[in-house]
Amino acid sequence: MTAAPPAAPSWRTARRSLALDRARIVGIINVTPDSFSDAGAHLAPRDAVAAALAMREAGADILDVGGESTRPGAVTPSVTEELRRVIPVIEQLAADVGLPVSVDTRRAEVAVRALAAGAEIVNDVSALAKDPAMAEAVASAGAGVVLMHMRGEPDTMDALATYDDVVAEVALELAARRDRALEAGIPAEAIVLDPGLGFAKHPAQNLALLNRLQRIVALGHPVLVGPSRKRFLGAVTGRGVDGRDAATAAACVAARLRGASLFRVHDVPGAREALTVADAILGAQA
Ligand code: PMM
Repeated sequence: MTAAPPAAPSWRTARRSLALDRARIVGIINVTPDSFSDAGAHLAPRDAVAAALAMREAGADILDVGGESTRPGAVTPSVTEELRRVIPVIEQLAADVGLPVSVDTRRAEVAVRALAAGAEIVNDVSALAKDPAMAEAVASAGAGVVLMHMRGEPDTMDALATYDDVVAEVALELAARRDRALEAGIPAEAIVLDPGLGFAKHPAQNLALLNRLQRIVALGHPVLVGPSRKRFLGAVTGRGVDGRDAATAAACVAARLRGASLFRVHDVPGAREALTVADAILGAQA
């Protein structure tokens, strides 16, 4: 395997510079009634805080709070409903847990309110494309941003998974979104890129993106991957959504060896253990 080029050493958020000298784990706190794998698990702020404290204990580095499911067929909540779901949780996480908080949203209004409530990163699965006000919201707050690759909308994306060369095309499309972010005044050091596993990709295309992830890393930003419990892992292992944590950890390790820095997962203990081994291997000199 060719060695991946070195990733940027840190990620600038609204509140800190996060060193990326080792694999960083982003724990998923979905505050939605209909996410595909943990629907309704953390709806009340009190439950979300308990889950977040357990994730911190298990080695999470960032908490990602989302109030809109991007599963095909999911009902889009109103802005009011999305705010009602995420803001109280973000306030409590920022106050009680002490880890950087990211908000998983495509809406500028939700991002602005979340950043005011203590979030410091915006994780936008549309890579600033859905809401024309999002780039400015991120830039003016000095927030970190995750630009994830997808095509179309959750309801149309499966039909748009047509690529001649999935890795080259995802890299090209992500670079265009990155350029748009830079033009809007978001500094390069605040930008993390994500190939968008499972978004407008068939199982084999997700595997190809992981296998040739260096192409995305070569764009010059830290790379985040979100393989957690996704359908392509079920296609490989034959397991249902509740039995995919070992497969998730394996995908995280593969991505780490190809240069990814951040790993968005539901099962923090499993990913932490696997990535600790990956980092020990990457750091071994003897
Ligand atoms: N996947 C989901 C939601 N948000 N954000 C990023 N940056 N990357 C992802 O792969 C991603 C995401 C869908 O999974 P979930 O419903 O379990 O959160």
